[in-house]
Amino acid sequence: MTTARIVPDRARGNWCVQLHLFGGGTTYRELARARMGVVGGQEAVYCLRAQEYRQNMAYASFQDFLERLQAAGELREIDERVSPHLEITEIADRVMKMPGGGPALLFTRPDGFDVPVAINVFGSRKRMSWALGVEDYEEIAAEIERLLRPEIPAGLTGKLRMLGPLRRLASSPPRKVSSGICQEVVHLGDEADLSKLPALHCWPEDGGPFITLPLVFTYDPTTGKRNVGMYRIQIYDERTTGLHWQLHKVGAEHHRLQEERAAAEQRYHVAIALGGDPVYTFCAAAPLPPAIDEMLFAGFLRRQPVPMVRCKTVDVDVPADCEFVIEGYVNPSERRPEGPFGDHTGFYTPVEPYPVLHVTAITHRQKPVYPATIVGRPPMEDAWIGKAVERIFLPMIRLTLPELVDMNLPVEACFHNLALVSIRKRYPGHAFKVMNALWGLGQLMFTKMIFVFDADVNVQNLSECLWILSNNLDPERDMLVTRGPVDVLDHASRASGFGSKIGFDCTRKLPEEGHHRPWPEPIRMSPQVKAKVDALWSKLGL
Ligand SMILES: Cc1cc2nc3c(=O)[nH]c(=O)nc-3n(C[C@H](O)[C@H](O)[C@H](O)COP(=O)(O)O)c2cc1C
Ligand SMILES: [Mn+2]
Repeated sequence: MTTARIVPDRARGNWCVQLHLFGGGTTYRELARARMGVVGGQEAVYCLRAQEYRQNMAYASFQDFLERLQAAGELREIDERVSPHLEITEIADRVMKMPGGGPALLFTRPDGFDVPVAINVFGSRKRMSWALGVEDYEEIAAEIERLLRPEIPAGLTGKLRMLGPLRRLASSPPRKVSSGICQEVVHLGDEADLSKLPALHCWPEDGGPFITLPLVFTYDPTTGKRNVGMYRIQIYDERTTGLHWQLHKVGAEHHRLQEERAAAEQRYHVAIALGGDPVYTFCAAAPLPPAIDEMLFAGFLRRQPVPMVRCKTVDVDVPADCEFVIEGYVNPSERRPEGPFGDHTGFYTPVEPYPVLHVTAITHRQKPVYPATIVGRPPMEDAWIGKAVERIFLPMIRLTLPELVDMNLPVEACFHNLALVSIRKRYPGHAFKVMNALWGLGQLMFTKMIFVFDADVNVQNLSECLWILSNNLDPERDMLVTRGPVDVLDHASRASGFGSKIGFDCTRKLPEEGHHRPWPEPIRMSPQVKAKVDALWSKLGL
């Protein structure tokens, strides 16, 4: 049982019941309405069973999420006229660098546009978790861990308990719908005008305005399999954009397959969606294996199928609950200079040729909000998306690397530049085995530096890591230098996308690893003395 507040539901001109559960306010509008009908008055008490809480958590739209943030005091509305040309960046950058990530921002009057701009909605641990429908994203990691390691059930209750996660998986595939709020307003052909979007010109040397939180929908032409990736979109003019899917990303592979297929100038279709349940944005950025459909994973996370609607002018399905959809086609052979762009490394990425999208339609909901972010010198909003990825993907990495205890990709090192991992070391060369495995695992191949620690080192504690690595390393013996693909954004590598990586074995060494001296124990006080001093402590006046 939990108390509820009745608040106006502005989006729908109705009333909704806002339930305050343990530790956070959540809007369960549909559920409350179904149970109570439309209610008046100031207070209501609503009885919510735990199961209903778990099953009714999906956001109806991006604005639904904004309302939740606002109700919880997590969203600041800024009514001052502020320009999307650099000024929003300067404000958002200062806010994102506040301790804990600062509040989410809604610029209600971006200068020159009549669409509000939301930014930093994912920019704290709490909001990133709420975006995924949980109080803390570690809950999802724990659930995936359980799902991936199903124990053989004992007895009927054990079997029934197993059904929970399986039912959740079964309800995950996206569902086709015939209409959606993302198509409330349709602009076709010449009516479609990208310059109406309050896309941010983020940094002074940027090549123009960019869409910074796009969900880019493509299909594999050989299998028909969908991919959704977050690849920045440069706006060239009213109806043309860049498509910045980098060399190693699935969007780029789909493009290459189209190139191979289409000897002639055979166009293929792409759609870019903005908004929707914030889970989609997370899934587009997440390094899912290409075989896993982002919309399936989104359905799993939100515990409800993603409603997909067919675009108006292209053969692409998009989530029906999005704020904006940009539809268009790509000529496989066409390239155009893209950039420069102030990137998440904290440096500008140079101008390089990328494929081009020709817009055939822009659709949006009535009274849309434009979702944005900025990237730049860390920490930024994407730090929280990255941390959620790190936590949620750890159980999946453990499937192939069960010795992996923990992993920390520090925000300051832009994630893929540096990894601190701890392992249960069992045999000579074990740390090197783990490095090589990580360099071969999906987007972890980009990791420039890997430090491997023993299981008892807390890799989340950077000062502990420095203490151990500086003491445990004999650099010549303990390092492994290798070569391979590196992130396209890396400006230090000898070539774009190709360079070297280094791993350091910071574990205790074994004789077979060339260490024939005794390994010292770290200094620890005896438990008896600790207990005695604990009892004395209050008398010492310290
Ligand atoms: C804010 C933000 C911007 C990003 N911009 C790009 C980009 O412009 N190009 C790119 O290739 N990846 C970009 N990424 C990273 C990809 O979204 C990420 O690698 C994702 O896993 C790619 O999906 P895919 O495996 O389906 O290709 C960005 C990520 C975030 C969070
Ligand atoms: Mn993908």
